[in-house]
Amino acid sequence: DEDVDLDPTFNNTRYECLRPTPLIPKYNQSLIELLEIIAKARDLEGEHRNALSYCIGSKIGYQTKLYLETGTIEEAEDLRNSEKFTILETFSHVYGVGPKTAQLWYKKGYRTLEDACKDPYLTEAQRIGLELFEQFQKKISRKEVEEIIEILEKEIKAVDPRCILTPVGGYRRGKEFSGDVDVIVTHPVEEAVTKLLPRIIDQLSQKGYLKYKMWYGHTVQKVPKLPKVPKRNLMDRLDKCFCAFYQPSAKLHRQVDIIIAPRSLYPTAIVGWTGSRQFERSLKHYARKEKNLVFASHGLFTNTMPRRRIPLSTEREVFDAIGVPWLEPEMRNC
Ligand code: TTP
Ligand code: MN
Ligand code: MN
Ligand code: MN
Repeated sequence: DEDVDLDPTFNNTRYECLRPTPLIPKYNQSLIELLEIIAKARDLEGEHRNALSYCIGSKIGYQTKLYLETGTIEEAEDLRNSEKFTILETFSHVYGVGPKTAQLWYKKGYRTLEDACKDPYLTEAQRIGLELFEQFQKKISRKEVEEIIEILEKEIKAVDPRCILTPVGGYRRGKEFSGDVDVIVTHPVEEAVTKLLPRIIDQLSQKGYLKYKMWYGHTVQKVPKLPKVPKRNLMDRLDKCFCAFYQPSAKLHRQVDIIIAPRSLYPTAIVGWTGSRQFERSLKHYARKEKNLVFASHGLFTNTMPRRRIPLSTEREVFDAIGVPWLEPEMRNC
């Protein structure tokens, strides 16, 4: 029988964090493109679960069959040619805009980014996102990510020479081109990061690198408490600044996410910000459902009373504590 001798987690397709997912899929790239259009449309329509299931679920079989028989998928082709879909997709590419705002703008009658610029209810992030739309659309090569990290190293070490920078996000997963630069800053002395972020921001601003702050958060409490575990929101309790960073060599503003982690939270911060988003989602699910643990970038917590944060000192220890086999960052491209 099936249940005899089988590790319950073995080959369990419910948890993508249990198996390696390399960056380049071996499957038909144009088929994947068409499926992604359908998934994107589902997401823009607010059918989030459906969007995910398109990439991993059973419907893929039917769509694949259609593709193999006809060389295309009509639903995707229709979407590609649909004016509404194209507009919603453009809106959702604006920094600070998700499916909800994209839909709202469409309902208000906006059809272009110029229309949206006149909206009286823009958030600060959306205003910057619209202003720098063209620049933010430009992808960042690995070489350019490295150049930006080098500038950040120099300036952040001018603030405190013992700071340690770790590039995370898609770059760490091996992506050839990134949408932004994500970097974790830590320090060997636990308390040294307490007032670090404002000093880093000052330094980068004075040197002309930091032009806009889309989001800037400074956590008050020293020891993070148990996270509220928001539904879809990935926000954690680490100090961070999402900013527009001017890269002189490219003459472009780049999205740069700077996240500050005290030494004790560095391992979970690294895991939480390396991604992919789908990997994070899966890891959180696994921790909660299978181990009764709550994983966040600011710590791994027991879910039973009394709640406590599990002490961890390396990235591998995070995997061990959750009970997920180690995966290199390049294998977390779910
Ligand atoms: P992103 O920078 O949004 O995505 P990415 O680096 O994988 O791809 P690209 O930038 O090239 O588009 O997110 C990186 C990781 O950070 C991702 O695993 C999710 C995590 N994250 C949070 O935990 N909280 C947040 O608020 C955000 C924006 C991201
Ligand atoms: Mn968006
Ligand atoms: Mn990124
Ligand atoms: Mn980012």
